[in-house]
Amino acid sequence: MKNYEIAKTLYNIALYLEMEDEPFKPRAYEKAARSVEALTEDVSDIYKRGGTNALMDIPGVGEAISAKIEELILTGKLEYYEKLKKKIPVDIESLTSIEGVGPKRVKTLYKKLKIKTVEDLEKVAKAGRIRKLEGFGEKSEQAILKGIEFLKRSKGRFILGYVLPTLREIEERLRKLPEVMKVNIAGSTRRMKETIGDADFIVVSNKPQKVMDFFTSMPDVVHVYSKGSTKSMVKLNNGLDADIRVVPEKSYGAALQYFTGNKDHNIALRKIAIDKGWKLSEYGVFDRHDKYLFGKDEEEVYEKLGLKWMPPELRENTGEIDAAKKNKLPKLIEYGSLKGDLQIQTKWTDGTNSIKEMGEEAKNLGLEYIAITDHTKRNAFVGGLDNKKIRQQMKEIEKINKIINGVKILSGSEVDILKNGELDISDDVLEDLDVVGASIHSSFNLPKIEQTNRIIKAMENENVDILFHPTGRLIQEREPYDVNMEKIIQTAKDTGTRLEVNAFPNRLDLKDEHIKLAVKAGVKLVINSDAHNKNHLQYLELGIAQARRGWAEAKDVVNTRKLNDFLKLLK
Ligand code: DGT
Ligand code: CA
Ligand code: CA
Ligand code: ZN
Repeated sequence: MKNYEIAKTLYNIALYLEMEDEPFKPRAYEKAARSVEALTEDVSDIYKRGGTNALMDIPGVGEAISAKIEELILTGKLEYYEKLKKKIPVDIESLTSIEGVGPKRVKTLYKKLKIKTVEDLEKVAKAGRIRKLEGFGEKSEQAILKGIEFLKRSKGRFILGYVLPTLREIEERLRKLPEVMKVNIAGSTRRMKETIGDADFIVVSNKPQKVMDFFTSMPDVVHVYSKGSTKSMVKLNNGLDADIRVVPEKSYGAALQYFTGNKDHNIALRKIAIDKGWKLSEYGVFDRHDKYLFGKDEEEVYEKLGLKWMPPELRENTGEIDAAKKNKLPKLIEYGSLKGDLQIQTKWTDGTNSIKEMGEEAKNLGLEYIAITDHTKRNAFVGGLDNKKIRQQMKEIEKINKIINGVKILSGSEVDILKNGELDISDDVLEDLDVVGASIHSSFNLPKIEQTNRIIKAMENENVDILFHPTGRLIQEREPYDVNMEKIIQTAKDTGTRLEVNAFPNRLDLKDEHIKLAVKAGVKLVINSDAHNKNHLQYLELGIAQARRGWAEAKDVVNTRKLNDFLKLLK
């Protein structure tokens, strides 16, 4: 059993227990699930190595939970979990993924209206039966319907950050085949979109049949839709569909260009070719007598069409073709160019690792500095820090900085913006921190003007350096809050507050179009991982991708600066 399957079971148990009003157990299961998710080693390997004793070395895993994990590993099932499911046989995972529906509401909905699935819920909500339930009302009924709509719209797409490691693994496997000369991921994955519909692999090989055999019989393939001589389509065990195409070497550049897309970008390119009297397809560029002209490499395809080659992240037909014609493409911020990470949670609140562990991992990844930004007291459910605890943590950080080399740990906070725009930590404490990020974790549904003014008020506090996850959206889970982004950007400009590009796979907040606006306005950005364990620091790459899709350059992103230059920027 894979780590993520074990973690998922533990998460679901937490939901069921919460439904049962259990006071402490849900948090314990959640914590264990988070730890399992954060592991780099397979839980079954840990178990093989040292049995339940080794399992108990996983943070948050005690005797009871280790026995459950053991049962899962040995039998693939868990009696305890099956019993919970029997007691309340509902699709708890899907139901709680609807905004505004938590475990307690799932229980009420099941007990009063026999609701087991999202479909059941939609039916009764449309029939106006939810509003009559105690504790619901018309407003929640509307919110539930909106949440269901949102869920439906995002179905079938996958969050890039969660599937990218698997796709890269497949790419590497293909690369190692002796029959494969070239391989690349194309499509939305190559463009580093937030979510992808399916994966597209392009391969050059002189033995295409061998490649087809290999691809369709990989261990992660659960279904083969089609298997041809140069093209196949499969479903992977993570639910994602994947295409592969083998093309001749002389078509590789054209094929890579074509299958990278996006479609609108391709159409615009094809027009340029037609104007030159040529034909552009996935096989190459041809003259009017269908004679092959070129197509072996992608750069050549662009250049012969009179365009500078451009990074895939720009290819959305949103101005990049014009810019390429005029040689005015942005010099996008490079992968690996960040020197610091300014949003990191630790064990002090809802993170899994210690301050020191986060510092060491950051150093391993080549970062020069990180800021520890644990949550604050309004977020009591994660043990948010109050004034006193923040001061304690500052002292602790000072100590750690004395014993750790090669990375500087800055003191910081993810201070909560209250409903009225005030912060839940006092100014004298904020003043003494190195880095202060402010963000919203409540009252997501305020009217636009109120929400905008609330955020503006927080940005006007001169201790606030960064607005964290500016719109609060969670991809496939929660809509952004209703804010006037032009005003937020203007305020960022006026107050010198930086806007975060949060790199967490299901946040990616700001999104590309807002990054573009911010960059244009001359507002500075910060790319942060929002890490809750040390593996999450890797997500910085996704934040860079997001910034690149928003046409951001290194100069627009303050944490591309070296420590000393960065410190000079801070008030
Ligand atoms: P996805 O899979 O929905 O996340 O997005 P893509 O961009 O990966 O789209 P996909 O997999 O349907 O197709 C891969 C690329 O192939 C797409 O980005 C552009 C190209 N392509 C697909 N269909 C067409 C088409 O009808 N016309 C043109 N010009 N290009 C197309
Ligand atoms: Ca695709
Ligand atoms: Ca495709
Ligand atoms: Zn957190």
